[in-house]
Amino acid sequence: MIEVIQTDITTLDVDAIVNAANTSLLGGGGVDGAIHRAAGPKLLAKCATLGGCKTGNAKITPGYNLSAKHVIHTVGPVWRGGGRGEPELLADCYRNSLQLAVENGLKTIAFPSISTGVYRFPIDRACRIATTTVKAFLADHDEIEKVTFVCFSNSDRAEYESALAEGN
Ligand code: AR6
Repeated sequence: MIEVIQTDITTLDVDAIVNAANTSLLGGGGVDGAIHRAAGPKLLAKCATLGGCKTGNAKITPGYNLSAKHVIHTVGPVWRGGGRGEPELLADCYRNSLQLAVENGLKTIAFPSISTGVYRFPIDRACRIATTTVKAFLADHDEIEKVTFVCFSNSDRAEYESALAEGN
């Protein structure tokens, strides 16, 4: 099951929320800053032991003070025009995050709109990559019960809803 909601991802009570992090995993602005603020300082201390994360990869930590049990940290590509592997790297973020969820026995996972803030990936392309990649993964993995796309703005929510309705 896939749903689209408009809310602050840090409020969700799910097995894992995904963080749109950077390669240092040492925090930042946007959704990353919000997640670290809500999870508390133990999250940063844990992230500091992980040795960073390559673009497209994902790493898992506990959720600490969050309602979510875990945080899956992934690093989206910075948009540089689309010719430097950005679409494939963004798809890798969704696939690798879901794979980590399966490996850890998690059933409910919520994604922010990775790379579409500070990293400037165009929302119309990013949300179609997000929805097609998640749909393809779920077709092969019935262990995951629910994937939530969490949008921060009305316009992002409309983009995700139309991408899902198109069957993309
Ligand atoms: N809940 C849900 N979505 C949010 C929240 C929130 N609390 N806050 C922001 N968003 P961004 P990126 C949305 O910039 O483009 C950080 O500094 C936001 O509106 O957070 O992958 C990292 O450390 C946008 O739609 O992530 C990296 O350096 C989406 O989350 C860099 O930013 C992603 O925007 C990563 O950039």
